[in-house]
Amino acid sequence: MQAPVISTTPFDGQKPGTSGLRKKVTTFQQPHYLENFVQAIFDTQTKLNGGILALGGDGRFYNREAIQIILRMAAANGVARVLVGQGGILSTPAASCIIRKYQTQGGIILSASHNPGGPDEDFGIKFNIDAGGPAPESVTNAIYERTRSIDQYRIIDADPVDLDQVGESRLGAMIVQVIDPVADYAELMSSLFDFEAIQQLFNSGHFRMRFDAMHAVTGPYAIEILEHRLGAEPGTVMNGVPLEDFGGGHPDPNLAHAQALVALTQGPDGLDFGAASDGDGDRNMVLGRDFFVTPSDSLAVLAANAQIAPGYKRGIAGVARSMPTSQAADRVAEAIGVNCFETPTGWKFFGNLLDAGKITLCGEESFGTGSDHVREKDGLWAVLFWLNLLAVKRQSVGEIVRDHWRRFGRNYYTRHDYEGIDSEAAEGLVNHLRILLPSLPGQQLGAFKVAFADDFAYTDPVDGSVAEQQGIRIGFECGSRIVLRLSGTGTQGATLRVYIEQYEADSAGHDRPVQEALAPLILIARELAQIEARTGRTEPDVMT
Ligand code: VG1
Ligand code: CO
Repeated sequence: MQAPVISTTPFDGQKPGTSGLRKKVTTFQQPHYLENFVQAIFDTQTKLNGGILALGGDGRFYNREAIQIILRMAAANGVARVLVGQGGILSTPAASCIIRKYQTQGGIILSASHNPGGPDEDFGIKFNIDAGGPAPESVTNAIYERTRSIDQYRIIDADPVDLDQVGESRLGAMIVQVIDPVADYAELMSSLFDFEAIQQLFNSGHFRMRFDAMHAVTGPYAIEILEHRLGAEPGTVMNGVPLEDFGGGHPDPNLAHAQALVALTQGPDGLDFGAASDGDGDRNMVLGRDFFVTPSDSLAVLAANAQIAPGYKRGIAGVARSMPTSQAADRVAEAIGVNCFETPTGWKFFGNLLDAGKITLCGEESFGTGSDHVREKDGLWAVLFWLNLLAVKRQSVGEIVRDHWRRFGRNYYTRHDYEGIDSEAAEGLVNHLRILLPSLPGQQLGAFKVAFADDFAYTDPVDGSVAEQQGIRIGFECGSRIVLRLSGTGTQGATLRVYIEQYEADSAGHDRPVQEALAPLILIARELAQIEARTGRTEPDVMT
């Protein structure tokens, strides 16, 4: 076998967004498109030559084909060994676990996460560094720069590798090791949480739960851990078979897209606990009976109670949240005397803080929660943390969160998404706000007085790198906030995200419907940003 060099020309727009390069499947299927991006990884990440690469994806349409191409390119580019999940499957947190455990020089994860899958839907690819986390901007920028001048790639000629049998084979001079995608991850989870206590909870006969894998990657993980190891009754995991098109749904665990699960938790016969995860297994939604836990509150509750879980019994070093995430975790950090960091959107910004031991827990409002156990957000980890909490506290989900609000106050929170809007209109809206920013501080908007207004910039406290223009922040004197930014994960037009937060200290005011409590701020945001005039939209597509 030899490694032919194939001539190619650059494609426009191979710039990774919030989490990797995401495009329509049909874009990735163009000759040389995937190959160019993968060669740019090998050209810039030179440690992979002679090193080990982890490889897997969320099982969506085009996953297997892409894996075969990447394997043949890895062999041509001198990779010594590839650890690939059986069937081409690795959840995002499991891939991070594998990279760390086997000290690989990095990993390639194939996923468009919560975006729909199928021949006309989305595909994605991202590179994770040897610490296990998403590549920082210095690396993604280098990869992108390389794609702009690429003129050749290397790929060997070979038959497809059998991805379905665990074991080793050779591809040219490279070893392909097909691994059980679940085992290492399940072992890590059992080292962090009190599996005995959770088992007793399941055996008590007083606890009913469902986990909705949304026909995405977490099915096999959840069935092994919840049903086989923890003894939850068979059928606890719904939609547990991964499908290439996720059964036609949006594998996005939120109130809009996991409606069947939400319905099961409602009413007097509602489940005690409902949970769901997304396409690649890094997001989570947590529900109690008639109770939705916002991801921002979930991070705060876990931070306040971390010591109940064996893996965190020594306490936490600090917490971090993405800028649009509510400030609920800040209050916990203050109360327990640890630092709270505010980072731009995207998990890559937590990596340095975790590596430096500055934080133990971190989270995003977009249903992402995680810790220093891996370098990705981790859906099942969050669900197990909640189960551990429920098993120890013997309270309902709603009681735990209400107790939390009584102690720390409640941060009412919502996010409104306006999807598929015209890209130019979206840019215009953000530019309009940027021009408005300097005039806002001191202004009275309805009942709210503006304390600060800026376009969020972040200086990494570990390596000093700077990320600018990370979202418009308008902060009010009472602590309320309006945040606006454009999504960096979409594949069509632009998505405007509007985040609204308002703090309520008094427990007499903790039971209001969220959209009603936030209505005045929502109106201020719409007017300030001229949403209707600039986008033609009167209502958001999704509210979470
Ligand atoms: C969204 C979320 C962000 C998250 C990212 C990747 O990005 O807002 O918090 O880190 O998705 O999550 P954006 O740029 O569309 O707002 V995942 O589970 O899609 O990898
Ligand atoms: Co995801």
